[in-house]
Amino acid sequence: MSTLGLPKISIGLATLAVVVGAVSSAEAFTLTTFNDRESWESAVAGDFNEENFNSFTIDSSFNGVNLDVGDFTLNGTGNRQKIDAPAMDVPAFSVDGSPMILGQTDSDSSFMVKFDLPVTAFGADFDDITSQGVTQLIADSDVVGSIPLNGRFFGFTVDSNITTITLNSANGGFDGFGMDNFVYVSSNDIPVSESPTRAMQMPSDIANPFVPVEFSPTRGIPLTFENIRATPFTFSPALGLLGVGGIWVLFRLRKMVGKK
Ligand SMILES: [Ca+2]
Ligand SMILES: [Ca+2]
Ligand SMILES: [Ca+2]
Repeated sequence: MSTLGLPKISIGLATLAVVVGAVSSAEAFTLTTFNDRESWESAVAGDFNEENFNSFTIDSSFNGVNLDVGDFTLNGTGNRQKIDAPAMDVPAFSVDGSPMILGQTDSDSSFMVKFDLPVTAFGADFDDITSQGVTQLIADSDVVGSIPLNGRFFGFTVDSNITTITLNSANGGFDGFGMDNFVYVSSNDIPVSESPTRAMQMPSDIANPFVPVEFSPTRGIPLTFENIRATPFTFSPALGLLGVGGIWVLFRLRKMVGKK
């Protein structure tokens, strides 16, 4: 097990930055890799999801197409990149004889796992990994590491949110392999594609800060213009002070400009 500290730029304040000016922050996140499943399971306190692909009864390609597998979608390019159901196309790559990913990495071949919800930990079993080329695992845009030769399990935990896992070749060399028994920990965040922006929430906050904002994470846009108009206005002392402060600043600015 090894631990890496990696720099990451936070874009969480992007919307706010437009309002208050240039705000940016850089934060480090800690990523820990595991070469055995027991240690990984212990690190996530036994609280994780699994996907073993055993519901696939026929070979199903994700080469150049999205293949939805419950909590995530697979998409690959190059050669192979399929869920291989028995009879196994390459028996030597079989992880445990059950349906699995038959993957390949080389200069033209790679594939991606895109999660519906961000994850904070991921792992999988492999067979014949890194036997010729060097297959590496990438979390979002950060290289987690090369998967050890013939490693049975490879996984990581991270104190950050990861949405995509990519497997590609670190050296351009060819590597074909089996991959099965995904394990992952979903964060408690709302879905990435349906996350309402701060801007969408603000009109309601301003109109009536004393009424809790209600929105469903499963709905795309929680508020419409009609919602905002229908919200009764209540005077906010805090916003009133902000408003008075803003007018005072404008007044001072005008005076300063007028002096020049
Ligand atoms: Ca399987
Ligand atoms: Ca097959
Ligand atoms: Ca191989």
